[in-house]
Amino acid sequence: MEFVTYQVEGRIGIITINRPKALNALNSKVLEELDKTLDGVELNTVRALIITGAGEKSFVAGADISEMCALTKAEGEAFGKKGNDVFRKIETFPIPVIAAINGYALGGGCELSLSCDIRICSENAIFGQPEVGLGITPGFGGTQRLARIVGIGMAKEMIYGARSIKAEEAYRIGLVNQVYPLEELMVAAKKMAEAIAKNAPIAVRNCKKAIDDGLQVDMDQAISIEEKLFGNCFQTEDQKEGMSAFLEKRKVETFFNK
Ligand code: DAK
Repeated sequence: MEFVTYQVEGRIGIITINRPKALNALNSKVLEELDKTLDGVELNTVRALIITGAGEKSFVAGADISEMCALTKAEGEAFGKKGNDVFRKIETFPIPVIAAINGYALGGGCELSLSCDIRICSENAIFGQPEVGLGITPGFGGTQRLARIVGIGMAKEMIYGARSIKAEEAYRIGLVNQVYPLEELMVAAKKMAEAIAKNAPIAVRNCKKAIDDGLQVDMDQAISIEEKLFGNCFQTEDQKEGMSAFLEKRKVETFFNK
């Protein structure tokens, strides 16, 4: 791969968008490689993913403006679909995905982070949806996901005004869960991923599905989704091991993922 690297550390997979000369901007090739990388994640062993950007300045500075500027309407739609398909794949990925945002997260970069389950960032991170200043709308889900995460008023203020915000404001409005000095960001991301990875993987996956699917429907349906996924855990060995360990006053050595 030219622009995306993937490494596995124990039970954690780390995807790095690696195009630092263009501040990791997303061109078609980056999107294709990201898609292929996700398809290659070994879900039997990897239990949490981290997505970050190469270098110390930028997570992802947006979709690639030089590639987009000459697109026709049809090509623009195709480019948008390519990005949306990958971001939806991340959003619905069976295991939790943490965005470790190490600098600029603008336009498509902010949207990439929004498709992840959890966002943490470095002190130099800057978030924004500057698209209206370029004559376009956010095209990779920004108009939809930002409002769901930070609320309608703040999303509209950021999007209509193309207003970028710094890490501390992102923290205040709930866009990120934590802010760290840059050098501590990946350590913290791995610690968070490890805390997830040590738990029963099927239960964690079911939680992700219950939260995400439940948010799309009314409360009666949402509770019913939760009931089914809760019930599903009782056919796993991990439920038997987790509860036996508690009753036998011992720690679970390892969950089996079955
Ligand atoms: N695209 C392409 N190249 C980029 C880029 C981007 N988004 N961001 C930065 N670069 C490149 C710069 O052109 C420069 O390249 P060289 O000139 O060295 O060849 C290099 O990265 C370093 O950037 P700067 O020299 O500008 O660095 P500075 O530190 O001075 O400034 C900056 C950093 C992040 C403030 C600045 O680079 C910047 O404003 N970048 C653009 C940020 C931006 O506007 N991002 C949003 C892009 S629009 C849709 C689908 C998708 C989308 C929309 C619609 N549909 C299908 C409907 C998504 C849209 C976007 O994401």
